[in-house]
Amino acid sequence: MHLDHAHTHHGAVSADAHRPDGTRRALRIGLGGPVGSGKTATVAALCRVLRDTLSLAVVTNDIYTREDADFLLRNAVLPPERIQAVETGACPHTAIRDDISANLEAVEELEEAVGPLDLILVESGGDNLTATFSKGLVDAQIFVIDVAGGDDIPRKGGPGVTTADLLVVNKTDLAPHVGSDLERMAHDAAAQRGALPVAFTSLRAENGVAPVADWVRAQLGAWTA
Ligand SMILES: Nc1nc2c(ncn2[C@@H]2O[C@H](COP(=O)(O)OP(=O)(O)OP(=O)(O)O)[C@@H](O)[C@H]2O)c(=O)[nH]1
Ligand SMILES: [Mg+2]
Repeated sequence: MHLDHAHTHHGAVSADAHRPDGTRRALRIGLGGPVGSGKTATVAALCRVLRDTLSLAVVTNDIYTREDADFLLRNAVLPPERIQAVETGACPHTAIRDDISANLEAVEELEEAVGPLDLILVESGGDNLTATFSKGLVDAQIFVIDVAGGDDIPRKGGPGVTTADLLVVNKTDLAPHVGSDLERMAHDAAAQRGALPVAFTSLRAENGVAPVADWVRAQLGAWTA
């Protein structure tokens, strides 16, 4: 059963686009996907290209540690007060889908502390192909897979691959080394997703995050319109 606590949790912000004081809240974008696909690397790269023009913050979810938040801090992608870590315990998907209260608290605290914010990125703990975000937590979601996980992943489908607002196929630089067929991945992804967009990225390349950054800017344009 999927429970969206956004409207019932005490003190939580709702999916409403405005804060209690009437100002527009930040657009919230979730990043999910299998372990090691490049979620944190994507968040870091997005922060670097967007931070000069937008007011940004990040929430990370880790199972038992603050590993991802510490990576972002070490790499100074944002000032420390703009990065919040949530420790989820054993089931990463629970904290982004079923009991989202800790994440809602984190985004609310960030807006209080460093707001007004344009954008909050929420990184899920690495999970499997079924992990998706509650619509009470994020306004749009990115699902990050990578070519090294096997080029049959788009064909296998699952809610992340089929329904995410943006599917990112990362680590294209590794495709020749692991024998992944990018054209096949693109074809299978299109078959699963219809008109929903897919971005192929290599974060090893200069400005490799550009297609994702462009998509985020377009989402923000629609949000503030
Ligand atoms: N070759 C290559 N390596 C990448 C790319 N993107 C990320 N990596 C590497 O892949 C590893 C995992 O990346 P992360 O960003 O930590 O992955 P994640 O999805 O956040 O992992 P979890 O949070 O543990 O689920 C790191 O060593 C990254 O440097 C890429 O485009 N190409
Ligand atoms: Mg990570």
